[in-house]
Amino acid sequence: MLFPRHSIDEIASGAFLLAGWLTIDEQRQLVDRCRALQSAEAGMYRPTVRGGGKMRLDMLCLGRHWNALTYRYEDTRADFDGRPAPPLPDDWRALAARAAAAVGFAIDADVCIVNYYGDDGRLGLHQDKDERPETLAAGIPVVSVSLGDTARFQLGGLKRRDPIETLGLESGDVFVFGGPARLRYHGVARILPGTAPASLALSGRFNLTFRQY
Ligand code: MD6
Ligand code: FE
Repeated sequence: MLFPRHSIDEIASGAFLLAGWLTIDEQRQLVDRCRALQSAEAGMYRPTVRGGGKMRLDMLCLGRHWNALTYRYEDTRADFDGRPAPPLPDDWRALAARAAAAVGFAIDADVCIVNYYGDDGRLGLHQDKDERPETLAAGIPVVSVSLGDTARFQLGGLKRRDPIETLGLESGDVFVFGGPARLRYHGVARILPGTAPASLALSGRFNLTFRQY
């Protein structure tokens, strides 16, 4: 078995990049699970946001559904097909807790938002602030797992107009976003097609963000 040479970098206070944190075997297993979820009965969909535009990614929420029209969490997919959100697997919850613990945070994740980005996928600058006020006040992190093609990830400040730093999130990287960083603006400027590890045989990028509602 190959051990990844991971490194941990605190990009900003409370924002940690765990580069190369997942082995290629772990990545492959996660990608296989994502592919299965993609084509399951309550599978991925392209969310419509307020104003009627479509997001530039496919989404699937596990554990609890995030409604792209209301920006609220709910049990069923009211903005799409009314189906219940599929459950969050226990081993995924454990993975999020392990990554958070590696940088001194604790998370009891009950939601995972799975995003799939194709070659022209992107995600505008936003804050993740729809979880419970207690979760946000405590700075309980979001744990983000990147699989497949590299993303140009933008990390801003607490105000939309604050300066933005860009970093590459590669397959197997984990980004933990908590404490004073929890409400920083961030987004995905673009995907770099063809940069996924060959053995994943994946075109595009999956991103898993674990949250404690
Ligand atoms: C993405 N990630 O990497 C989108 N949110 O595709 C996020 O929006 C995100 O990476 C909160 C914390 C970490 C993240
Ligand atoms: Fe986010």
